[in-house]
Amino acid sequence: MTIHLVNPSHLSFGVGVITPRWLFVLGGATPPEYGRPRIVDETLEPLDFDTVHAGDIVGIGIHTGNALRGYEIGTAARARGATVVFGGIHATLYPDEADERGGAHSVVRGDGDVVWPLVLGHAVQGTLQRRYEGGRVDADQFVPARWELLPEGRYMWGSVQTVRGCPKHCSFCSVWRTDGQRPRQRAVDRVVAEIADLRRRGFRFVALADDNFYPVTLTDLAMAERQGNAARLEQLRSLRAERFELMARLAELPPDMVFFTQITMEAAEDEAFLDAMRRANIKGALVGVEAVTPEGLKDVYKGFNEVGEALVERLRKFRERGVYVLGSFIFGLPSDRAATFEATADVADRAGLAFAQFVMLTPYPGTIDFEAWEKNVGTGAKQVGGIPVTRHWLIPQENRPKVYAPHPVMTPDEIRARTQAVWDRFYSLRRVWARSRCTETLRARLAFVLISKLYRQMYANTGIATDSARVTRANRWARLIAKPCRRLFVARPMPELAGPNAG
Ligand code: B12
Ligand code: SF4
Repeated sequence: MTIHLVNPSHLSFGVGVITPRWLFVLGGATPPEYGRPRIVDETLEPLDFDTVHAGDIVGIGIHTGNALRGYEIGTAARARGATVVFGGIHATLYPDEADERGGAHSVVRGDGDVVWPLVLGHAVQGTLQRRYEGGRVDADQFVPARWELLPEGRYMWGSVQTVRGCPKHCSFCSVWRTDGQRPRQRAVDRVVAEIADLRRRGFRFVALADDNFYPVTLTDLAMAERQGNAARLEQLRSLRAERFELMARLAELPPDMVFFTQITMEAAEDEAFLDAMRRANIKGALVGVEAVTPEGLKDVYKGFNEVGEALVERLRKFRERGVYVLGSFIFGLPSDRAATFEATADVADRAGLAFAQFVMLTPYPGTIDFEAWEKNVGTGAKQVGGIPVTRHWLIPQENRPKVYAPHPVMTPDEIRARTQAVWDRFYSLRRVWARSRCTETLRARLAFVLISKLYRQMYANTGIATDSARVTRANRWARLIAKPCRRLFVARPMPELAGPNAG
């Protein structure tokens, strides 16, 4: 009996940018008596169905974007006599869908870390239940990823989670609702052990796959102090102290390591924090800028962000302290007008960003925006092949419309065309070359250009493609440059590296 863990994708590039962490965490949660789980990441190669046999167990993890491919795999695996279990954020939100469309024998909702061995035990004994509630496990129960299951030479970056959950409540994001608003921070030793394990294997770039690396702001501390809430103050201080401890330990790892994380721009208020990030080699961070106007921020419940010159200054602050920013912007907010695109492109230029992404407001399930949109569209939703667009992820990829929240004055095509123009402007060769000055050597500058182009091309598939010819072209490009790009990231393995062992 083989346990297969499958990460579905309708596109395969041969090489992956970031290791899909859930595969290796569930691999780690698989008890040794079941043998070595077989990891299949379809962003590398499609699953070969002939490898799935009757009596096998197939675990499939889905997010909204890859749910349909996941259902195809589940149905085919079930037809071959395997036991099919679904998990991941989309299965957590729509467990019945996995039964109806994906041939699920069982669905795990929430975290798989603790419940997965139980599911396997039941599957083997023939007592499998239709549903398991994995819940939100405490940080000390997060299972470390089992990196020895990694296929050789396929990924550019490792991924290690240091904290799950985010105290904010942005309207377009499901994280605070699924992962919760209480930050669950992993013990420093465990995080460092996993990173050391990855470095021993030749990974020097690691994405800290966190929802928000700055879960405690100075404002939170001041508020708790003002309220005289001693218990809360103590809790916040200890979370903050642990962050500094983690960064101090990261700083002791080999100096060629580079980390990247996701963080709110509030971190710019805290120079000590930014300096600690720099010392820890956290050289890059995705910052959700979202909107450059106060109205836009109000639209997404993100009033804690700055606008105008204060925004430019905040973003520049990261750069001044040595942290490069990937700025993330959203277009299509109700308050957006034609002039917003130009204004955003200007901010992106002036704020000293290294990279940027410009996404169109998409109502993702599990978010406030999705609920409002679904309610608004009601039963009159447009259908494609009999499927309402409120279930757009079930429409086959080739016919799947891009769904965006309706806008009061602009058509989706107008928003799309203007968004595209901002991408083209930000990633014009002239601008990329100018930005590449942030690196020190010619080789690094060339690498910067290559990565900018790769990023741009990969994004054309997921977020902004306007026509299928462009998607096909972008795919071919991404496949072509992914391999040489990988070589820029990996390093000589360091089996001799001391430090805590993962486990
Ligand atoms: C790191 C990250 C990324 C990274 C790395 C992705 C990668 N290769 O791993 C990058 C930046 C590349 C990325 C990109 C995108 N991401 Co992202 N990402 C995350 C983030 C912050 C953490 C994911 C992670 O590694 N978690 C750690 C692992 C261990 O947790 P996990 O995946 O949830 O798995 C656990 C359980 O779900 C469960 N489980 C999962 N699978 C299975 C399977 C079985 C069988 C079982 C039993 C259990 C189980 O057990 C696991 C252990 O507890 C999440 C937010 C979040 N908190 O999940 C968003 C998140 C997953 N991303 C999201 C989105 C929207 C995207 C993008 C579409 C963004 C965009 N506009 O392009 C792209 C899509 C990329 C793609 N095509 O896959 C959304 C998904 C929403 C949805 N409804 O699908 C999330 C939830 C964030 C959000 N704002 O809402 N992402
Ligand atoms: S700050 Fe980021 S992770 Fe937190 S709720 Fe907002 S978008 Fe989601």
